[in-house]
Amino acid sequence: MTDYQAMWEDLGMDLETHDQLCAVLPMAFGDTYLTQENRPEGMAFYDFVVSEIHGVRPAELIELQKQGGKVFGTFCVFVPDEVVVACGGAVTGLCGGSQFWVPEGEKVLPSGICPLIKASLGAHFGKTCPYFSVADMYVGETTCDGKKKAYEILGADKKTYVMDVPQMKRAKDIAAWKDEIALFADEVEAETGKELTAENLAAAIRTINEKRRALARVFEARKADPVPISGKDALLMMQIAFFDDPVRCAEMANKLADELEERIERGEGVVPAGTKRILITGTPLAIPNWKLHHLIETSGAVVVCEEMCTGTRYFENEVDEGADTLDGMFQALSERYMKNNCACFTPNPGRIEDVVRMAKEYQVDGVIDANLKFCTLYDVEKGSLADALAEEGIPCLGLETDYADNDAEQLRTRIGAFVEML
Ligand code: BJ8
Repeated sequence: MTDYQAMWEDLGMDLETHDQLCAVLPMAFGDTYLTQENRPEGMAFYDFVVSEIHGVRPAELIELQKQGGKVFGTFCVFVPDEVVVACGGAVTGLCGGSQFWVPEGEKVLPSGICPLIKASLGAHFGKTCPYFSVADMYVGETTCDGKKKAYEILGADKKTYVMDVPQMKRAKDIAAWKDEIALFADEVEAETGKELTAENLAAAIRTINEKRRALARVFEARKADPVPISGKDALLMMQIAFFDDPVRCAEMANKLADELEERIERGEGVVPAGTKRILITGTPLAIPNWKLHHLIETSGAVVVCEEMCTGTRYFENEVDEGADTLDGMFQALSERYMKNNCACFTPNPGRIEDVVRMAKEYQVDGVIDANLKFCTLYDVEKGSLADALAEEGIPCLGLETDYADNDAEQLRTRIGAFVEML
């Protein structure tokens, strides 16, 4: 394994605390992932990325910076990667998915806020995540109240640009998001020193669409019974997609999809046909948050779909490639991104329709609606989602959890009972 100590030191990281994190991650990964049987060979790439998670990709980003490129750290799937990629920049996801970062986050935030936000700020202020350290700037967004206010705290310490996400989906909101994308483009041009043109934006739109199509192919394969890949492995692919170079991401996902399609042809699955199939919906599962998938998949069921931002919301809906002016492309980008059914919108019937549709497409036996503690947006939608699923005769289990492990046994009991009755 390459030694990245000097790189981390150059990034100004807290090496001692970071070492503690590096000591626990491989153990967690080994117990959760490497104990699985009959994994697709294509997962070797993702296992390698995890084994060097704080090394190999940050090193590439530093190389890009040496060549004059800029790195934009983002927290939400609303930020249009296309604009950054068009200007020769790289986007890296920054959402924190580990309890390790939470106490540090609680030093600057109230404890009654969602763990994703606390972990993200904890990773920044504790200087224990190279992705935060390497980013030239952060890009936030006005989705939920917690994130909105957290960006003020982050912004006092590092350049943070905030995009104003509309809270409704009327025509005027789509027009407003288009204007926001145009303003963001000005910011990206200023930061990168590169002009955004119809040519480079069109090329970037094609690149990101290809990535979406590749990820979608893997999900398509999960509709088969027996399912050719575990939910844990598919989740890992998605989590890594937020960090990786988009071209390589598409290449590796396509390779994995090829293998899964061959498995389907042979009738080969990771679990026997007829294993209870679960769709999980709710708040995102940022790396290394594998807790629920692990509990479900060690309770006799298999996760076949995630209706969440670390799932279908990340790749569904392509950007229309028909426009040939910047203005037309901003419109196409706005239309695509505004199709995301995040619970920050009111009303938000699209998410419920999506869950019902996907429950059928992926032939699921039950839905688990998983909510991170203190996320009001998704918590409030629980009721209407449960009602809609009940009407369709689809069993649903609502869960609330955070990153700590102390509720694992209680969750296991509830999940086990749910799977049993399916
Ligand atoms: S588009 S889901 S990535 S906002 S879990 S921080 S909402 S309190 S993450 Fe999200 Fe964008 Fe929406 Fe997707 Fe707030 Fe809720 Fe925490 Fe959340």
